[in-house]
Amino acid sequence: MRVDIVSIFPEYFAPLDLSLIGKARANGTLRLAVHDLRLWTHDVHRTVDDTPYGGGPGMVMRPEPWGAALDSLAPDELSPDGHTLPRLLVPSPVGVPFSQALAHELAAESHLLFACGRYEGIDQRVLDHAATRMRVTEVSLGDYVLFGGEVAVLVMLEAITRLLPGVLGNAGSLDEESHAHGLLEAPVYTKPASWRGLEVPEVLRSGDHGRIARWRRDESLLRTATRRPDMIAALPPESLDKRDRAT
Ligand code: 6GU
Repeated sequence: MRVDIVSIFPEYFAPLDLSLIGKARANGTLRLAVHDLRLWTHDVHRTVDDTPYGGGPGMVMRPEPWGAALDSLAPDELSPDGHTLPRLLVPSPVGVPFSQALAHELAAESHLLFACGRYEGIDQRVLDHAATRMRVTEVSLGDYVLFGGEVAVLVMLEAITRLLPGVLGNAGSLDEESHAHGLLEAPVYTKPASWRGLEVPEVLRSGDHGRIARWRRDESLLRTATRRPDMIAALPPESLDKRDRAT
């Protein structure tokens, strides 16, 4: 997968050299490039913002540098390798909620382009113009406000990269994790069996795989019902079986 990121703070993305994302970059699974928006400014002050029309607090990102950046990174002309236009993602508190389902959808794309806004946001015409020639999605991490899109891109890129083929050693861990089936995962334990007077639940040491699966399912349902009743309400009724209803 190819990923381009445009930001006025490219230094935010230094951690993308580390750990499993760094490894995915090193082995070519993830072809990532970070671009400084100010490359596409032409005045001596390399201005990227201005005061909002209509008044109000803060500054708005001017459209010209963004227009030039998107023209450069998403050219209309087909390249010799027959590339398609990237999917443009704009982190913003007014976006659609990011989710594991959206992470899966984005992991199936061949080229993502993240446009990180700062201040009060990017001039709306940048998104409207981009939408005339490529798919544009404003995405929010949740109901709170960040200074800008940079940290949100780190979060989204981590969720997406770990879904790319070959990135996780054990693909089974994708199938069993929280949110894979609309439920939170059960608690996990490792050695020692007894620690500071606290015991690992007996069932997990029983070797009885049927009982273990039943216990994990019960704990998963209990956790989800307590912490995320919204997720229980959203479950398709057929995903609960008779033995679930009994608990
Ligand atoms: Cl994706 N961006 C910004 N700037 N603020 C946010 C957000 C994103 N998600 C929640 N708050």
